[in-house]
Amino acid sequence: PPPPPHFFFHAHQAIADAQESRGLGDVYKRQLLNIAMTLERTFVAIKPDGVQRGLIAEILGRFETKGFKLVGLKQLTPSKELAEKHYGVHKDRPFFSGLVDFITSGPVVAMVWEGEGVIASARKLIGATKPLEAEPGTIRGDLAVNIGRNVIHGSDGSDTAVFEINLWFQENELVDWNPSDQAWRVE
Ligand code: D4T
Repeated sequence: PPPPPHFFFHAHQAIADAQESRGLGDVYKRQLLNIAMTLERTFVAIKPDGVQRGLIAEILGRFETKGFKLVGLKQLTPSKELAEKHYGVHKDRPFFSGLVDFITSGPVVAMVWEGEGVIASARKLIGATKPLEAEPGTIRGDLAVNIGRNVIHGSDGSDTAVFEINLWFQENELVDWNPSDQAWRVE
């Protein structure tokens, strides 16, 4: 049977479903697990400072060379409404209005990346929120100095990833495809 729709958005739930499923052969169960794990997706955005500083290729390249799969990519200047929804959890913080002004100030490159463990891995590639605390080798550690100009955003968990992907992308903007060298990336 085809995987249920939530499979594509709730990888952790899908993994649990596959593990608990009864009456399925081990091989099929293993396949379901593999699909569920590799279907994890996260939302990543290069903020206006990264775009203005000409860092798009550098930042995209970090995810591409790591081995993740790009399934969504567009450039847009976010509306105030979009920015306020995206940063809704921070609406009572003192930096909220400055943050919204900044993120709506120019083009943002919005992306969806897919792969096993991509949500946590993207956060590691990105580095700590405060760039001076981010390790060298991370995007913020290498490319930024200030928390208000930290060049990139990445979803911080699976629920946030689902929320942000749905907020920034229509379903028909996400592309399902199979890299021809996938067997050299994932066992
Ligand atoms: P984002 O969401 O941009 O990926 O950043 P983080 O997930 O790493 O960090 P966050 O949610 O705590 O902060 C969101 C955003 O607000 C800016 N910010 C944050 C700021 O300008 N001043 C502050 O004091 C804080 C805490 C930076 C990132």
